[in-house]
Amino acid sequence: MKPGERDVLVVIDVQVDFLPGGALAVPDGDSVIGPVNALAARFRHVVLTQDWHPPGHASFATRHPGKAAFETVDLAYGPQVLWPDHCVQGTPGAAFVPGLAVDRAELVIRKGHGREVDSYSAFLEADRRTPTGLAGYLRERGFTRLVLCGLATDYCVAWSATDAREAGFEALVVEDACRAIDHDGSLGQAWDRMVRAGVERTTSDRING
Ligand code: VGL
Ligand code: ZN
Repeated sequence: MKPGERDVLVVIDVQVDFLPGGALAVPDGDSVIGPVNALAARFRHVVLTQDWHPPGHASFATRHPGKAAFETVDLAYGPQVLWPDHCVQGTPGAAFVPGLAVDRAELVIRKGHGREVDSYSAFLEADRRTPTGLAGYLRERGFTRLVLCGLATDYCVAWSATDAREAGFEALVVEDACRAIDHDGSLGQAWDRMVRAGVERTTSDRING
């Protein structure tokens, strides 16, 4: 595919806390940097997302006495997996990874900024009602096809890709430019949901080649 005027690369959450050594390290997460940079160089349009939680966010296990990270609790909007404190607004862990070559990015969508509601998706918060504004932005700019990459495949990439379909966009996920948390079979389930939603599973060589 030759990325054109209606295509946009969406780089999901390539942040320090999601890399090895970070607060919520995605195994092998640093391996996405090279492929993401190679993709970013090919696209005329690039947007970024940034997980951006206030201290004491509802998705943090530390907010729920007696609960541990990776357990699930029921919140007002439904089940929520609990995480170690991560991507706290303004902290070094919330920064984009050094070496990520995305200076050309035209937009950064910050998500999960409400204290009581998470947002894996770049489009809709976990209450499944509150929009981030990304769909309107993309429509107004005339983009029709999204190519997604980043971290983590089974959470923020997957939710963003299926919501992109829901919002009427074409969506491709570049598998080698993503890495997963893969907790309790979450990666397999995420691919099933994505494929059912009409997300295309692709690789960098098919886009860069
Ligand atoms: C993510 C868990 C919690 C992600 C963000 O970027 O996939 N996962 N917050
Ligand atoms: Zn988060």
